[in-house]
Amino acid sequence: MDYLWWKHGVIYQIYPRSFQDSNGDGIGDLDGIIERLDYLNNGTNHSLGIDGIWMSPTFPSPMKDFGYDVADYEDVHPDFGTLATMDRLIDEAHKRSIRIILDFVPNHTSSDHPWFRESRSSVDSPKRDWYVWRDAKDDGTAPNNWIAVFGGPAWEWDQKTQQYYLHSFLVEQPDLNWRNPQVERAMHNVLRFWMERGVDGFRIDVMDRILKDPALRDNPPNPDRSWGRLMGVTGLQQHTQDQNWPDIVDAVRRIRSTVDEFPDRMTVGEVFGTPENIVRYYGGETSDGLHLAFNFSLTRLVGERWNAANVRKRVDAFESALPGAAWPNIVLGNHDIDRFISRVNHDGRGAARGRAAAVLLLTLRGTPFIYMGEEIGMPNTDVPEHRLQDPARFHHRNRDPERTPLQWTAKGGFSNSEPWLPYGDLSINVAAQEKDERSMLTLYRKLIWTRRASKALTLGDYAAIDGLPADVFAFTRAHGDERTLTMINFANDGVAFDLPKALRAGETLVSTHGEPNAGGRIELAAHEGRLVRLM
Ligand code: TEU
Ligand code: CA
Repeated sequence: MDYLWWKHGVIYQIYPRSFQDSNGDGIGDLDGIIERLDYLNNGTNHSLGIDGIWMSPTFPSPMKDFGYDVADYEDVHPDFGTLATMDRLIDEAHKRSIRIILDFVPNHTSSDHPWFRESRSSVDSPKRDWYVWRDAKDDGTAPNNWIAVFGGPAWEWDQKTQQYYLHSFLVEQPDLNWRNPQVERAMHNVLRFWMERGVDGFRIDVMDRILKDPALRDNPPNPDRSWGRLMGVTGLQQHTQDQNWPDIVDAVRRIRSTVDEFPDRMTVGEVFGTPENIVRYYGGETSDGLHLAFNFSLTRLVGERWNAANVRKRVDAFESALPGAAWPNIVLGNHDIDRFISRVNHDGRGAARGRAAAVLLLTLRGTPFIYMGEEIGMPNTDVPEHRLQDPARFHHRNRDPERTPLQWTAKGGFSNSEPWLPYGDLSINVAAQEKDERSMLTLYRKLIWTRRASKALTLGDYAAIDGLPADVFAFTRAHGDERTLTMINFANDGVAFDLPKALRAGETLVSTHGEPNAGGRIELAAHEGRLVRLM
C-alpha cells in the first residue's frame, strides 16, 4: 500500500517528565509511557489511534534545560528508566503499531558531557576542536556579537584555558563543532546506535544552527522590533550568521543517508524562518534531506491573528513552497510555546477555537503533530512563582505552563505524589472526557479514526475553496473518487452560505457541533469545524 507511517499517520508528542509517573517520584518515566500505550492506540476507536510518538529527550542529563542538555547520547536518564526499559517501550509500542521517534540534540551537548569535559581540559586536548573555542578580541571581549537564545552573550569565558566557547543556548549547553568530521561521525553513530535498537525516527533539535558562518562574523541588528516579543532576546538580531547557514543542508543530506541505512525510518527537523527557508531542509527537488521540517507558521497566529484569511494564507504559502515530492506537516503546539487554547483566548473563546482547530489539524494535507494534552483541550497552567522550573524564565517567557502533567483523572492520575510541576484545572481530564460524547477527546478520536479510514484525508490532494464568506476557510481533499470537504467558521457568530455548484455535500463525517443541518444551504455555528464527504 502507498501508506507510510510518518507521512500519512498521526504523530503524538510526549513530554516524558509529564506524561505518566510509574514509581511515585513525581516525574514521568518510560514505564509510565508503557502503561499508557493502550490509551494512544489499542487498535480500536476507543483509543486515540496515533501512529507514532515523539518523546522529548530521555538521555542522561543534568536537566539544566530538562534533557536538551545531553550528557550521554547512548543511555537513559535514571529518572526515566534504563536502556532495558527503553527496549521494552520500543517493543510494546511496536506491538501496537506505534513508532518511536527520539529527540536527537545535535547542536550542543551538556557541559557535563565527557566530550566537553575533555575539550575544556586543555587547549591541546584531542577533543578541543569538538566544540567552538576562540580567543578573546584584543580588548578582551567575546569573538563576536552573537546572543544566546536564553539571553546574554553566546560566548562564555573559560578561565582555565583562557578562551571563549560558543553556547547558542545556556552556558551549560556548549555548541558542538560540526565542521570537525570526527564530531559528525560520532553523532551519526548515535543515530545508528538507536536505529539498531529499533527506534523508528528522530526529531532533530535546533537543526538550523548546527553549522554557522565559519568566519564567525557579527549578526546585523534587527530593525523589525515586532519580533522581540515572540522570540525574546534573539529578536534583537538578524540571524544571518548563526542560523540557517547555507551548508547545513549538506550536513542534513549526510544525516539522511545514514538514516537511510535502515528501512522505514524518518527525520523531522526543528527549523525556523520563512516557508522558502524551511523547505530547503527537505533537500529541494531531490528530496534527499529531512523527511519533514516542522511548519510552525500556524503557531505564530496569536490572538486575533488566528482568522480564516491568515490561516489559509499560511497553509497555502507552505503548500506552494514545498518542492514536488516533499510532504507538509501541521503543528499547533509543543513544549516550547503557549498551548493553542491559551494562545487564541483573547476573548475567552479559546476552547471553542481549539475544537475547530482540531478539525483543521487532522484534515489538512500533511502529517499532524499533536502535543500531549491538546486532545483533551488543556490550556496553559498557571504555575506559581515558587514552582517554576524552566531556566529560560529569566530571559523570555517561561515554558512551564505548557509542560504540566497530563490530566488523566479528576484527581490528576499522573503520580501518587506531588508532581514536579502542578496540575492545572482538573475538571479537564481524560477519564471524564472518555465518557462524554461531546468532549474534545471524543472529537479527536473521531477525527483520527475517520482520517485513518480515508485515503482522501491521508493521501489526498488539497485545494482551498474561493468565494466563501470571509470568516470561513474551506478546502477539499481528493484521492481517486473519494473527496472530503472541511469547513471551518472562525467567527463568533453563525454563518450561512451556498457551496459552489461543483461541490455537493453528502454525509457529515465529523462536526464540532453535534448534528449539523441537512439540506443544500450550509449553516455553520460559531467556531464550528465540519468535515463532510462530497457526493
Ligand atoms: O528549541 C529551540 C528554540 O529555538 C527554542 O529556544 C524556542 O525558540 C524557545 O523555546 C521558545 O520559547 C529547542 C527545544 O525545543 C527547546 O526545548 C530547547 O530548550 C532548545 O532547543 C535547546 O535545546
Ligand atoms: Ca517516575
